[in-house]
Amino acid sequence: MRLSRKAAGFVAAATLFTVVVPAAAAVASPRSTCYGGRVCLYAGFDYNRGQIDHWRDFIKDDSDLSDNNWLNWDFSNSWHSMDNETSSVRNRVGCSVTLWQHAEFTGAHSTFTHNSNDGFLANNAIGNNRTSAIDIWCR
Ligand SMILES: [Ca+2]
Ligand SMILES: [Ca+2]
Ligand SMILES: [Ca+2]
Repeated sequence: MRLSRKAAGFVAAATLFTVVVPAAAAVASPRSTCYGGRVCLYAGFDYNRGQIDHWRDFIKDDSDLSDNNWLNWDFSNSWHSMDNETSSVRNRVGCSVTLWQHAEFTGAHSTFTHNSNDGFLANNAIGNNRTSAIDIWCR
């Protein structure tokens, strides 16, 4: 009796887990969405539309993106370095964010206010495929 209740509970928990995880991944497909409280960087223009969906979100500063890899659409590791590859950005983090050309927050840079989107960094000071550090002003 006790054993079967436990077994049933385990099955229910396992079912909940398998249902929730794929749903979260599908919703998050960062091509179209960036969660509140995060800054999302994309390897392609226009938030990767029509391109390989290499992306990553941040909740705090990162002074050197050379040790960060892009994520794939399903949150798996692309094993592809983020350094000098950012082409578009969405900011939902709650404050301004500055992208920097070089590690440790130096060189050319551009600042993006909360709730802003820029699908084309080639016409910003930071430029296309140059970002090497991200400064999140509120964290
Ligand atoms: Ca890093
Ligand atoms: Ca732009
Ligand atoms: Ca750089």
